[in-house]
Amino acid sequence: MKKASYIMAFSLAFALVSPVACHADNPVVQTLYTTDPAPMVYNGTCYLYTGHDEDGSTWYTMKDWRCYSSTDMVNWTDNGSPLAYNTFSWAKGDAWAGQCIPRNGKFYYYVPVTQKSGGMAIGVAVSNSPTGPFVDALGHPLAYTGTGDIDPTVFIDNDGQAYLYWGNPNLYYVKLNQDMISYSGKIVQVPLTTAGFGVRKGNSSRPTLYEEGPWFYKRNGMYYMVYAAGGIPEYISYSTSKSPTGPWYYKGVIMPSQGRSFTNHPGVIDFKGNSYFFYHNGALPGGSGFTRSVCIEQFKYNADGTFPTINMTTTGVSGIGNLNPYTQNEAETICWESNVKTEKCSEGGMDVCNIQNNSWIKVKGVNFDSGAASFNARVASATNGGNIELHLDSPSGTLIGTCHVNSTGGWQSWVTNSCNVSGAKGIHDLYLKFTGGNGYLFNVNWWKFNGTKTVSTR
Ligand code: FUB
Repeated sequence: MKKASYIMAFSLAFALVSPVACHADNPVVQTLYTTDPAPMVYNGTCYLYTGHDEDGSTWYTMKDWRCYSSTDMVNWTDNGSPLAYNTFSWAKGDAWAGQCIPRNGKFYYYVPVTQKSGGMAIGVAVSNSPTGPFVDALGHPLAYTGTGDIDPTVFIDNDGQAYLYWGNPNLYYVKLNQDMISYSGKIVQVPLTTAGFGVRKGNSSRPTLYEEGPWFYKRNGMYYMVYAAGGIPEYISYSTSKSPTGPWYYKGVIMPSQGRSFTNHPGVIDFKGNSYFFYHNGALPGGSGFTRSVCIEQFKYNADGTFPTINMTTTGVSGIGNLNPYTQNEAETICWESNVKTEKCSEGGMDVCNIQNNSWIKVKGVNFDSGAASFNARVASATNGGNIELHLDSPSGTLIGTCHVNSTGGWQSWVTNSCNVSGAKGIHDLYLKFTGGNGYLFNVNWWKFNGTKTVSTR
């Protein structure tokens, strides 16, 4: 109860002093609140698994996890919800921070949930696809100590041994078996020494900085434990070791406390030659300690493998390469948007919905090459439809074409509409700006430009 009241007080204070976020590329997702980032690199794509704070949440009201993917780190495809707490028949709520890992063609997602019998425990779900759906692999918890079993992080070492670490206030680990859904030996409680995890001042019952949210990985022979540190507000610190099971040595702060969420939660990956640091804050409008959003910063390790200080930005990261407009692009592949939502699409995947007059989607770094001649969009409307205006570089930038959408008789009754395009050459940010009358106009499943004069229709 004491921690809860501190949390409420800091939530209010942060909400009062923080500025409203301006338009930039952080947070990564704007259609809903995302938390507790867990990036995973697989087959040339970065998958981003997140928690999900419900709109208007004033506590950790979290029912499901979400999955996004990107090949360029700036345009993220919404893959929907791959897993929810009620997938676990033994759980009654609290879809908190998890992590997914591939092994032998399957994907294992470790998550904490509150059990129907009480107390949080670690469950494991499995899928044949990184975007799910995931099913409960066991029908019961994988790990339970009775004390703060949250925030699992998983890593497979070069010798094939997998480790699962987790916990708040304790840090535990087990050695997972090859099947990834059972473990050998006992649950080990890591000694939280001040040499290993720093000195927390003024809290004799919790003498080190380790708080929660561990992120465990290995790079250039060094094992890293990156975690939320220091109580409220949290910051991100790290420790390193020469062995996967310690002893750990405290290395300092990576990201000082800032922003308007009193929790933070790290995820670190290397992808296509760059290093990325994932975290969450309260930077979206309405954002707070219970309505959080995932952000990303690019960084370079110091020569000795230590971290530089990383601060939160609204600019985010630079894109890797450019987006090809001449293949079918999901409408829910978004760099930034204004006033749209996503939902499950009857044709598979997700679509963009809740489109209103002057809503828009930005897609960053689109390479039109020598020129686009036409545009196709897969659309549906239960009302009177509207227009997709295609603008370059800003919502009011050069208009290269307008695609009309009529009623199709239903929000999931899909047709492909087309229009001619002119003036799109080279690399631009593309804005799909939606115009029309009052209320919801239409949904979009996907879009595609054509580089020839032929307008294709289906
Ligand atoms: O999102 C719920 C909890 O908040 C996570 O499990 C913690 O790491 C903190 O971010």
